[in-house]
Amino acid sequence: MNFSCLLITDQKTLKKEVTVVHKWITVLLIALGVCLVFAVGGVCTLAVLIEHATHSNVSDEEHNATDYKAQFQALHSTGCALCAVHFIHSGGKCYYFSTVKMNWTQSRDYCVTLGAHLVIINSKAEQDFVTSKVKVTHWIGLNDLDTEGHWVWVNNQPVNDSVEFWIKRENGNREPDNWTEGHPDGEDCAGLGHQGGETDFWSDASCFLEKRFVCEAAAAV
Ligand SMILES: [Ca+2]
Ligand SMILES: [Ca+2]
Repeated sequence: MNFSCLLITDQKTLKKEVTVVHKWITVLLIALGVCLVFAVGGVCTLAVLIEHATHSNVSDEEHNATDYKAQFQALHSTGCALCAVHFIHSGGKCYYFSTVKMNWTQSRDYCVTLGAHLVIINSKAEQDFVTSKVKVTHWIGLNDLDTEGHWVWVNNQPVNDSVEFWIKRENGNREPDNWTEGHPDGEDCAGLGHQGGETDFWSDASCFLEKRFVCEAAAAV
């Protein structure tokens, strides 16, 4: 074998090796391409799932909001008045009948925390409704704390003499009597009835007594 023959043989070997390397690069590129396709596919699938999940949540929320809005509009269309939870609707007003007992001042303040006030009774119908709901004495929003004998509601309006429901007994005794034997300050706060009963009518009592109470608020219409 001469020198030129050796050169040809080396070139052939080199060419063969280059071809093999090219094949491996091609295989590697194909493999990478396949991986890339799967990776992109995976990301796309994930994106679609996330988008679907997000869209579903938004749809549910929108659906619920639409439902509530429809129900609200339905209530409005029927002219129904709306009261807060635990309030009872009557005559365009909302009433809350407490289950706990407080003194008169605490009761007044508690009603305010509910966005209401101690009940102000303006009519026989309102008196009848409120008394129909109670079986024991309850505070109402009436007092003569500032001036003895001058009874005012919690909105500072005096009692309308034609719309008052003080207890009047057959023996001539009547409320308010500012009885001082229970408390030396007398009786400056009014309730439906008293500890002894008679819940259909008003009676004055010591503001320090603890009673259930009635709150009133305007209905949302
Ligand atoms: Ca009094
Ligand atoms: Ca009394």
